[in-house]
Amino acid sequence: MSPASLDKPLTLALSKGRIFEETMPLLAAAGISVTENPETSRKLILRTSSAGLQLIIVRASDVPTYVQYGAADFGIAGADVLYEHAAAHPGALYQPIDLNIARCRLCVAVRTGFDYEAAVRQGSRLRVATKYVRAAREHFARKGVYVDLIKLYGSMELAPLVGLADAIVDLVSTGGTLKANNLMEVEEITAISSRLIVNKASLKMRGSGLQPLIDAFARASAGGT
Ligand code: PRT
Ligand code: MG
Repeated sequence: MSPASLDKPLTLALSKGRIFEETMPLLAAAGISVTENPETSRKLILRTSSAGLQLIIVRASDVPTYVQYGAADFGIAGADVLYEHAAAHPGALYQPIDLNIARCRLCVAVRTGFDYEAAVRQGSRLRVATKYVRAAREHFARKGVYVDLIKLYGSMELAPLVGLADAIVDLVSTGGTLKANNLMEVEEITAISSRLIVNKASLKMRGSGLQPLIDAFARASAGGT
């Protein structure tokens, strides 16, 4: 038995759904497969084909927390989640690679028919519901628009429909959800993709195990072999 196999496995934190699914090809490029499916299994710790790597399945917005505190050595999280996390914990995470997965855009959207441009021109104070408070605050500050931000944890699309807010700041990929709820995109704030994040102490202490995986992810996400 090699000394490395006596170590506890490296732990990669992922959220289920699109990030898990889009990470599987990156792991495959590193020669690693995962047999259990988090959608059907209730397990939160998943073994992989490598004794040196296990996965933990957590909420998307919790991935940076697990990695920051070293409960996971590394993880994958959207730029949206990382930006909000960094508001309270600047520089806490090493973020070596944009993996270019789970791509979408952060947008301002309003009810169809609401004249957003006129409201902005007239200097109206807007009520904006969002999960992305930091990104929203900074966006409207740059535009010089006064906003009252209302923090929500999900289903932002509902807020303008029931009079909770004039606008929302939310992620959009196909636009289908906005359309189904009679909303329209009026501004793109930024493009979003997911990044690899690494615990700084793990990189120092377990670099020999981590670096080959980081390199394989970098090659795979750059479209290489
Ligand atoms: O669902 P949960 O509350 O647990 O957390 P989460 O929504 O943060 O997790 P998840 O798995 O849905 O998203 C993980 C990451 O995927 C996000 O942090 C983003 O970086 C990225 N991503 C990519 C998206 C989308 N595309 C996306 N379309 N995250 C969310 N959406 C949602 C969006 O909020 C909206 O409700 O999908 C809806 C819009 O989709 P379209 O295709 O109808 O436009
Ligand atoms: Mg979601």
